[in-house]
Amino acid sequence: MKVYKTQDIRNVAILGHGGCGKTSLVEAMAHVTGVTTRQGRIEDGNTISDYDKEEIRRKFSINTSVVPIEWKFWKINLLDTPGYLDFVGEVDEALAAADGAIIVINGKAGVEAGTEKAWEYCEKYGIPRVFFVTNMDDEHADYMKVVEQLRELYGKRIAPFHLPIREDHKFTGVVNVVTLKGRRFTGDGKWEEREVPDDVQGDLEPCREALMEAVAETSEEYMERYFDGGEFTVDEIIDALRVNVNEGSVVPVQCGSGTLEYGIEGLIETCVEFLPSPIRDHIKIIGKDPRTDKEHNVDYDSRRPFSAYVFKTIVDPFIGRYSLIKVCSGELKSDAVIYNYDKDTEEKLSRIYILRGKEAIEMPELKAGDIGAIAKLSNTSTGDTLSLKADPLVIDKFEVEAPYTYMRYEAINKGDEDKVSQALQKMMEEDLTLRVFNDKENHQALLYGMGDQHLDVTVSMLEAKYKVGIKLSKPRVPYRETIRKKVTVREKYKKQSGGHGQYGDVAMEFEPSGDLETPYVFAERVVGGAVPKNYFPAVEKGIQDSVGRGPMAGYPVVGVKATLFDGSYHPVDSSEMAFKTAARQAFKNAFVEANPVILEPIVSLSVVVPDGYTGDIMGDLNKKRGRVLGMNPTDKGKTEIVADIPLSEIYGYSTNLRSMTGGRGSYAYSFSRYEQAPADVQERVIADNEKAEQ
Ligand SMILES: Nc1nc2c(ncn2[C@@H]2O[C@H](COP(=O)(O)OP(=O)(O)OP(=O)(O)O)[C@@H](O)[C@H]2O)c(=O)[nH]1
Ligand SMILES: [Mg+2]
Repeated sequence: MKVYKTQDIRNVAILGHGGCGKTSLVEAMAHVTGVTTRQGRIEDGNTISDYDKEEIRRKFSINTSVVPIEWKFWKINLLDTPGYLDFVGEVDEALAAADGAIIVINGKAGVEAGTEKAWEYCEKYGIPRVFFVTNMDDEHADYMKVVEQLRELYGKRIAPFHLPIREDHKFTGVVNVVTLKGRRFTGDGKWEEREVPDDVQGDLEPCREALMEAVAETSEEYMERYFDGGEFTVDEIIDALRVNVNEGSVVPVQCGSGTLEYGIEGLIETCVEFLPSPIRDHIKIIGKDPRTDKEHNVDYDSRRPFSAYVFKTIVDPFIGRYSLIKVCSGELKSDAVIYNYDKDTEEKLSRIYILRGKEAIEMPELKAGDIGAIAKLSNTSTGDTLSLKADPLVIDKFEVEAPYTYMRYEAINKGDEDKVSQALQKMMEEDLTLRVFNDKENHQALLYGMGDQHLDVTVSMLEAKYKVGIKLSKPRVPYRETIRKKVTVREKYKKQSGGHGQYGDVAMEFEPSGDLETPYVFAERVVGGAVPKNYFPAVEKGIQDSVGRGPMAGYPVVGVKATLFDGSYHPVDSSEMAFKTAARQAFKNAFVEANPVILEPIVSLSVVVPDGYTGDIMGDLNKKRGRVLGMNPTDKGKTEIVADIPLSEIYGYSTNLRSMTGGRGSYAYSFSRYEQAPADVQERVIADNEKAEQ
């Protein structure tokens, strides 16, 4: 592939609801521009983007894939993202490299939760966008209805650039609102010009009028001309609308079919004509020289020294390790020596690539703004900046949403633990929304992801790629045990069997320490050497050993103060061992007397949903023993509900929230404190533990 100049590159993320037709669209764009000789199909598992075995098996995208296509003078790097919410981390990665976006909508399903999410993402990152209504070959697809839905949500900015032509109820072509020309699709992505049919006129006029108004608003001269009844040339219209689209004040809507390759070239034209090259006026990309803390506008300036941003890492035992980069300034040559300031490593390259799906294509160089890949940078991770040692640069890392769905995991085969943890380590390098946590206190390893499907896919990938099996199970809630009352106990441990005996005798007080953060505090006020000083550590060790597993249900004990105040010893038989055992028994006996309780973790939860759902969410939180503390309106018609809720109650909340809001809600929580669990919960926890021990 030839080396493209910055101005001739478009980096376009393909966004939209799960299953709306993104990958099929990308496949069509690749086929129409000659990347492939045969169009791949999801059903046949042979698309360029969905090359991963799991994607083929499940028939949906899991990873963001880069598919560069060339058309006339331009190269478009398409970033095909997964639509399912569980893989949203991949969308963040794609948007870290994109300068524009195509939001795909299924013409039959209309605007869905994923469409709105995609829009919110573009707003968040300031990315100019176009809508593509696909699936128009379906007889139930309704383009104008989709346009209406979009207008209702986003107002006047929504501007159809194309209108569909139907003949005999079949979608056969489009009318271009900008050029006022018609196209008839003839198959294989081709088309021929045709006249504008009469039945489109009704929709065409208001759409054209709205576009002309938008054009007029771009300058005073145009405004005057518009009011004087003057016309604009096609070039004038395109130039004016380009500014609008880049600002986001005009969002084009077009239509077609991915599988039939209808409307594909029109979409490619729109990408190159209206979506920006990496050099965008209103978005600056700032890098910092870490030596001086001085900030620079790197802005894809080819005259500046080389810098690049790692937006994604692929770690795959079959494909290898690739760091996907976007060159932010200068240019990258295949023999460059690059420097990673974050990791303080310098590496001499021998090859650079561009990736197309899983295929790596070697390149001699990459210009600023282009997307490429470097193999085997073992010290470099997603979010790092690459630069030159003489001109180090650091660009802020992008953030991904934190995962809140978690399960306990275990290696299926004992002895595979190391293999599992190494494999997970590799998967976490690829996937920033996957995390593991070793919960030592509760003897469990936890796997965190964005939802159940994410965890399920992770299990399959471990098996397919790393040949290790893990089993997921419901995590143990980190309950704790404590006491509420002060008690005194005396415990004598005495054994006289043959030779050397055992003798340890302690009198101890146990009471709440008031500090639920610490397991125990130990004190002594022994008088007259009733227990010799050298046995105090053994007594404390006895307590320390006991707090790991509480007497009620085996959960860690917190908040106990243990005071040794009396006892006795035997000059020959006493030993550290004996005092330790006595202290352990004292602890156990005292605990059950001291009004023991089970504490449960409470988290502060924040749920953000469109206003219409707040009632349902609050009702559900009440059922889950949540205490709603506040409701804060956020911008754009959403409300944040803040509540305290027991951690045990929000197990599975991601699925719950999705079904209540159709995927329009989001949530986050953080640990707040421990509170005494209600009696029925305590009983259940104790019963569960007894069952588990049987
Ligand atoms: N009839 C028709 N079917 C389509 C069209 N586009 C996609 N499909 C079908 O819709 C299904 C989903 O298509 P994909 O391309 O995988 O959708 P996606 O948006 O990439 O899905 P995710 O990656 O999972 O979000 C597949 O069965 C496609 O064959 C279209 O234009 N017309
Ligand atoms: Mg897909």
